[in-house]
Amino acid sequence: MRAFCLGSGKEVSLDDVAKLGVLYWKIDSENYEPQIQQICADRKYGHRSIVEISPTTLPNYDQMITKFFTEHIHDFEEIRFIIKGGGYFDVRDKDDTWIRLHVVEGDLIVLPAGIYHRFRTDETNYTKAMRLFLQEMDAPIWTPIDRTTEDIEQNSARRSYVQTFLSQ
Ligand code: KMT
Ligand code: NI
Repeated sequence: MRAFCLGSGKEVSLDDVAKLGVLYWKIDSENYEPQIQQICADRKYGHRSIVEISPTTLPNYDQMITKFFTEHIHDFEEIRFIIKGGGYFDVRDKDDTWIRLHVVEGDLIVLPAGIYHRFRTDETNYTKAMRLFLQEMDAPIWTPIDRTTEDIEQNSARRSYVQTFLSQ
C-alpha cells in the first residue's frame, strides 16, 4: 500500500495513515488463508464475501461504482482484502484533506467505523476483494451513510471516531 495526499501528491507515511485509525497488513496473496484466518480469530471477524469490481463482473456496475465513490461512513469497520487488481480508498485526515490509499494484491485494510471515505478502482479497472465482517454483526451488510446526511456529525460511530482519532 502506498499513501499520498490527493491535492498535493505528496507521499504520506504509513505511520500517519495509522494515526487515522486505519489498520493495514501485507499478506501473501498466493497463500492468504492462514494469515486471514489468524486475523479473523484475533479481531473476531466472521462472515466474508468476494466482490469483483469490473464492468463485466459486477451487476449494476455504474450504479455501484458511483455509490462506492460517494463519501460516506459506516457504523462498523470496513475490512477489505485485495485478492487481485488494485484500487483507491480515499480517507479524510484531520484537516479534512483526502489521503489516497493505493491498495494492491495482498493488501488487507481496515477502515475504522466513522471515518469519512470512498473507493474507486485504479488504472487496472479491476478489483477482486474479500469483504470481511465482524462476528457481532447479525448479517454481512454495510450500509453507507453519506456525508450529506442530515446531522451526520451526531452519528455515534462518527462521534466516537472524532473523539478517538481527531481530537487530541
Ligand atoms: C465498499 O464498501 O466500498 C466496497 O465494498 C467496495 C470496495 S471493495 C475493495
Ligand atoms: Ni465504505
